[in-house]
Amino acid sequence: VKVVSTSTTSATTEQVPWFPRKKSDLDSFADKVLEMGEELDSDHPGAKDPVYRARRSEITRLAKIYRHGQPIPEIKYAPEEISTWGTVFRNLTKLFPTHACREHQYVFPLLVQNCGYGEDNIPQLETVSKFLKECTGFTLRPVMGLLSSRDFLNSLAFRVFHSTQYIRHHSKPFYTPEPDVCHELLGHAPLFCDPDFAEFSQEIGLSSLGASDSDIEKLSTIYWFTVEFGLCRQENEIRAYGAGLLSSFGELEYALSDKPQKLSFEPSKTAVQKYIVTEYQPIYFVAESFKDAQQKVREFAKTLNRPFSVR
Ligand code: NLE
Ligand code: FE2
Repeated sequence: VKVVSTSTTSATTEQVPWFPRKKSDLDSFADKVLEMGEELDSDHPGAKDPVYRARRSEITRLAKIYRHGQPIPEIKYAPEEISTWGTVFRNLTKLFPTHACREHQYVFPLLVQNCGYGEDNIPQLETVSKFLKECTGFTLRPVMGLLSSRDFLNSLAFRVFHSTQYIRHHSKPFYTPEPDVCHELLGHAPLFCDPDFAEFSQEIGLSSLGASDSDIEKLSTIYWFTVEFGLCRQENEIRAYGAGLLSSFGELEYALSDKPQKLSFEPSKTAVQKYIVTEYQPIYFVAESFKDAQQKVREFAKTLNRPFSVR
């Protein structure tokens, strides 16, 4: 990352929060995870299942010691895990033709052909990461759970996407409030193959480097309502491009129904919208296109408080 000063006074740079300058700097995030990360929240469906918990810590332990440049460790998924994946896969692939945006629909068959996507197989992050790298330069990096918004967004500036490797609890395949391997691979990975979407995501990441805490909150709200829960207009229809929708067959169907409210994506308004993280969203924002959304985020980023810009 190249830092370009845009301030006429040099005084402010001392207050700039630390930020990564190169990919290997992301190693310092590896053991910093939030509540639902290392230890499960008490109302999580897996919280009272000791077998599930043990399996999860086995997988997250590997993410904790992962370092930049290493191949992502292969996970041998158990039959029950593959069956949960299968349920999610079957239900989602039924909905994609009518609910997913065109970019997701274009890429999905390529992931089936090249990366082992199928109802009987949970693809390995390493395989998908290599494929993404060829498409847009994005790579995946294993993570134990939720990172802070700052760390998570900062990594997008390097086209690095932190991905969990464990799977949701089998009792609730249609929706989980936290990321899991279904969410990363079925929701996020396909969109990161799209050049415009990759650029849009990196734009948010670049804006987050060295941003103030309140600007990070705005950017992560924008991220939430776009990359995670975004809708877009395509040929007079509304479709989903947000990964949180594309990985939850419960919420995907709900999001396109007439139950939730749908507003136009407008960064200055979207950035201050309150949201809940544990239930279906009551409000979604609709973008005109990824390019348009990127342009708008870029304009919005100029209004943030930062005495420099980055390239
Ligand atoms: N609700 C999503 C799902 O069930 O796949 C995960 C969202 C993660 C932010
Ligand atoms: Fe996500």
